[in-house]
Amino acid sequence: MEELFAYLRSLQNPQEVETLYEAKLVLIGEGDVGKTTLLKALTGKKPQAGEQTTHGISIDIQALSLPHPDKADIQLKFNAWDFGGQEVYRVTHQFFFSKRSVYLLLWEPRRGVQQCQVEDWLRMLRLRVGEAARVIIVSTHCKTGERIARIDKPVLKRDYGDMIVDFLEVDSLIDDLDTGDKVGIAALKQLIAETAKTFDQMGAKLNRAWRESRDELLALAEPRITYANFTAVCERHGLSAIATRTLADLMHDLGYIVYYGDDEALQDDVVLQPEWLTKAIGFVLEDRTTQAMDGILPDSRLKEVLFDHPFANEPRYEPELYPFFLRLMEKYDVSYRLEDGTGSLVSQHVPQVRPSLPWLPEEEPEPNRRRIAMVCVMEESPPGLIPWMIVRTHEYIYQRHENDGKEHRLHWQKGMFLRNNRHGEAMLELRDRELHLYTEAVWPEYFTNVLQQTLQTLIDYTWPGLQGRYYFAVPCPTKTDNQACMGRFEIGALRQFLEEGDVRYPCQFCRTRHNIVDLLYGFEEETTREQLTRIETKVDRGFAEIQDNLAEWESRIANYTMGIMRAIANEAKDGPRLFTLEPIDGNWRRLFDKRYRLHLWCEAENCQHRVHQPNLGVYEFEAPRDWVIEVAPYANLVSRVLKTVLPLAIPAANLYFGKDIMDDWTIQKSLDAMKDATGTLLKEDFSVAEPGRLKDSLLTEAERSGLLALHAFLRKEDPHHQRLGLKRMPTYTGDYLWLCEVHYQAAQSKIPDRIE
Ligand SMILES: Nc1nc2c(ncn2[C@@H]2O[C@H](COP(=O)(O)OP(=O)(O)OP(=O)(O)O)[C@@H](O)[C@H]2O)c(=O)[nH]1
Ligand SMILES: [Zn+2]
Ligand SMILES: [Zn+2]
Ligand SMILES: [Zn+2]
Repeated sequence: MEELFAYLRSLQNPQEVETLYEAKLVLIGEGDVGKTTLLKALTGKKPQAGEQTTHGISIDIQALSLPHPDKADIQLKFNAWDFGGQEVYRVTHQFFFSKRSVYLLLWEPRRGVQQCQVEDWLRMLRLRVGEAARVIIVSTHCKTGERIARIDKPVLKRDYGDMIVDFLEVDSLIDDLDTGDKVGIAALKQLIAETAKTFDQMGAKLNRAWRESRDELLALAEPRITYANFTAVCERHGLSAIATRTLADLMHDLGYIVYYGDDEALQDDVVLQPEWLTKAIGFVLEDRTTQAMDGILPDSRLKEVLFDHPFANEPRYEPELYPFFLRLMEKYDVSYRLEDGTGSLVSQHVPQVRPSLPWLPEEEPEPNRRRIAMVCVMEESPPGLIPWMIVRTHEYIYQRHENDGKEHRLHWQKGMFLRNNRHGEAMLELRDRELHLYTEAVWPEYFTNVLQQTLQTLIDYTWPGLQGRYYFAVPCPTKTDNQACMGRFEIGALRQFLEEGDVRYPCQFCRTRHNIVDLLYGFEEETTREQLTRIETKVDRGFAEIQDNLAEWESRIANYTMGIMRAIANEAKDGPRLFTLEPIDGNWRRLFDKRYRLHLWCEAENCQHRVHQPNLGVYEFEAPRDWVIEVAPYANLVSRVLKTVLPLAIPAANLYFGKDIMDDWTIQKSLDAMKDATGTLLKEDFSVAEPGRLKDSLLTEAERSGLLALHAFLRKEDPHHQRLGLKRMPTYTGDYLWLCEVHYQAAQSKIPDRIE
């Protein structure tokens, strides 16, 4: 809807309008099937025998122009993306699939449908783009060589329905005297035009401001700019924020730029020269030495890979771009930075064979630890799931010194072994269409949650086509001859059966009737409210009790903090969540209009602390009584949260900064005062009285207005967030943290400013 308004506003001046007839044309298929040659035949560029293999993606802006099938004098224009078909590209290429595109999926009859992986490509498209993708399946070489394979059209049609536009045959090297094109090309052109004319962007109106913004952006020399700079250009041409975003999305879909505005990690970058990015990634993926080194790519080798590469007629990239390129590789899940900051690890090239691991799921856990087993069951397993998961969990990667004197990282083509400093260990492994996840800890629920959310975020954002086609399950615990049973129980279903009064649930494989409560051990659904109350009670009884079982309580506290922070984020995303509030005269009792001090907190996990850089994160202001009353319910919740995290966070923060930035006693005192004072202002009691209404992701209405009032205040006081002293950092669990400068820098990957 907003997009529509933006669009209508842009049309105020009809005589300045240009009508858009453009789309992206994407050529996919295995290596050597004839994509580059076909594109040449389509664009009249003299196809030849012995075409060189394509590195990365070749992008040809306005490569093809075809007459509109129904409208005289109108040409449809296509930006062509020719994907290199080598196996190493399988994972990264899907990243560059987009909507509003005509896909040409090529295969070669001499090699066969199977060998050309036609179905795999269709599946990949459906996973990434969804059923709306439009594919023309083209077989090449139809006049040369012997045909050995036919394609089962009815079956493909049945399984992929409207995605498949039609099947065609071409020979890109043989002239067709009737049409003057190569054989089959004229028919293909017609089909491309027929397909593209139905796209919703066709005939869209662009006013001059949009057009000029687009042209100015495309003329820039930089391969990439920040979204802020992109916006600045559009603003100069009079585009609103919404219009700017619509333009960015449109340019992405039409194949001019790469921009992922919905992705927290990517939304700041606009890649203006996608070919630059895809080719550079291509050189890295094709590099033999990196493959031989199990994916390790030291910065000192970048010049060899990106500049002195062996490919003739391909661009060579200068070192000044490397730091930025490394950052993008990480954001696009191709690689992660090594801890010492001297290189990257390209996760596609980790070893084939599983290394020996500290423990295996088949073995019993250590006596003082518990293990949770969970399986993510998918209708199909998306290509790249494991390499991308390796990048996203790399902060937990387990490294081990081995006899050969080398550091070994415990990841392999099918899985990874992880260690989370204080919250246990985990083993993830892909077995067919199931991703198995085992965590082991004193209290493994937290690490399980972190990994499950990371996985879910990865799947939901990367493969929308998998929506509703995967679920999380408990594996059947029965073992026969040390073989685990294949039974799976969907967690959501078990919860429902339990709620409906069932006690046991039978496994269809081993036919054992399992106790549902036992199966759900580790997956109990305790709302963050219930967790908060439980922890409050514990903390109130004194820190000693927590100390007795520190490992468990650390994980419990981390778990509920993650839950409550997410619940808050669901209500309002554009401001920090933690703060303390106090009257400047220290007296909460007489609540008249008076001056208050608001102090923001850094949200670093297990190390929350007050912003302590001078002049940042503190606001002193006069506030009317009503404002305090409005904020009170949220402030009360925050004071309760802070009180429970502080016993662990204060020592951690003081240790982290190497000095006492917070005094336990003073802070506790001011928090108590804040909690009591705001508590008396509450109109409704929201302890755990109404569990139904206070379900997980939901704040009470009053808390929500309090949060919004807080953010409104910060926006008014500090519109450009200059005095916050906090920066927002997205997390792989799909949330984000507002971090102080020190924590923020520590969380960034170590990439040098210059690489020679
Ligand atoms: N006879 C004949 N040869 C073709 C046809 N299409 C491609 N070729 C030849 O097949 C070889 C591979 O063609 P390319 O166009 O490079 O294949 P590609 O799919 O782009 O390969 P990658 O870039 O490696 O993925 C070249 O030598 C072409 O000349 C065709 O329709 N008929
Ligand atoms: Zn090619
Ligand atoms: Zn069973
Ligand atoms: Zn911090």
